[in-house]
Amino acid sequence: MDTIIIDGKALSKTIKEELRGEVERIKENGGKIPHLGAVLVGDNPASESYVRSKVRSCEQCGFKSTLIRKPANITQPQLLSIIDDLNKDEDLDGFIVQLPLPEHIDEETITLAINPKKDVDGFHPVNFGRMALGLPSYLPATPNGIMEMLKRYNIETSGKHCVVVGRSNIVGKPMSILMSGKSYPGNCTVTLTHSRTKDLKEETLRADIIIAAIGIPDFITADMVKDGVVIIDVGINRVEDETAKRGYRLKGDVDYKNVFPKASHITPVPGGVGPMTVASLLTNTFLASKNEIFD
Ligand code: L34
Repeated sequence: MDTIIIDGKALSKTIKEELRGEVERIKENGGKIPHLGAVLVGDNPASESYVRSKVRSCEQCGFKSTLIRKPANITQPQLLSIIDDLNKDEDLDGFIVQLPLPEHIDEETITLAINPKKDVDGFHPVNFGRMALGLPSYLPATPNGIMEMLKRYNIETSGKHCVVVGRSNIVGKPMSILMSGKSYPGNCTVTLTHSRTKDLKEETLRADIIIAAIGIPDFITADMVKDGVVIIDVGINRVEDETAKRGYRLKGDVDYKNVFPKASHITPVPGGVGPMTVASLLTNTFLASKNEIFD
């Protein structure tokens, strides 16, 4: 079978060019330039790289961006006070607090402090709840990026069996809701699997679409998938590699090399879901600048 590689990098570039065009029109008409804020706490190298990519992408689209960097020893009240300022900043359309946060800071408290109208990550319970009910909301960036990939590659989802591996609040759980939703891409029969699933292979072998978001390199192996499966690999695991320039290599949750020949479509790592996460964040920020989700 000829496997189609879902090129997230190229797709994110297309989406960013579309946004850039929109921003140029806004500039001509003297409208509001989209403005994204990002809070980065500590110096986790992966977080730094993702946030850098978000800021750079804002520049590419003609958006304004504000990056706030704070040391890992910032207190929770100090961080909450920054969020309060960002909530009140009238020029700022939306902002994110990059996760993970240091141990002494409670992520739930932080997420709850963000004004849902500015929650372009879609992590606040108001947005999550609206998403679950099928109401207009900021969709979480990674799941939304995956929906966009399925759409732009015209992948049939209606009536298909989708197996989601991993139940995190930011990927697995929302993904299972979106894929079972009553519109395209969706209308799937969804199985949400996790660490307590009894026979995972039995589940994945029945899948037409597998969304792997478990955070373990090469977790989904060729014997676990059927021919013609659509593979969406959310994993971005850093594995040591002395021969690599940076001393590590990025690996997905799927054993790409061996699963590839069985798949009808597959996302690579890097260059798959990761860049789409960034593109979706920009789309949400654009919507926020137009007040399209909330008024
Ligand atoms: N608040 N925290 C908040 N919002 C988010 O949406 C995120 N996420 C996840 C981690 N924490 C967050 C991201 O931004 C994951 N994530 C993310 C963003 C971008 C990329 C991967 C994950 C990405 O661009 N990945 C590239 C490779 C980057 C590299 O070389 O390290 C790729 O091609 O997969």
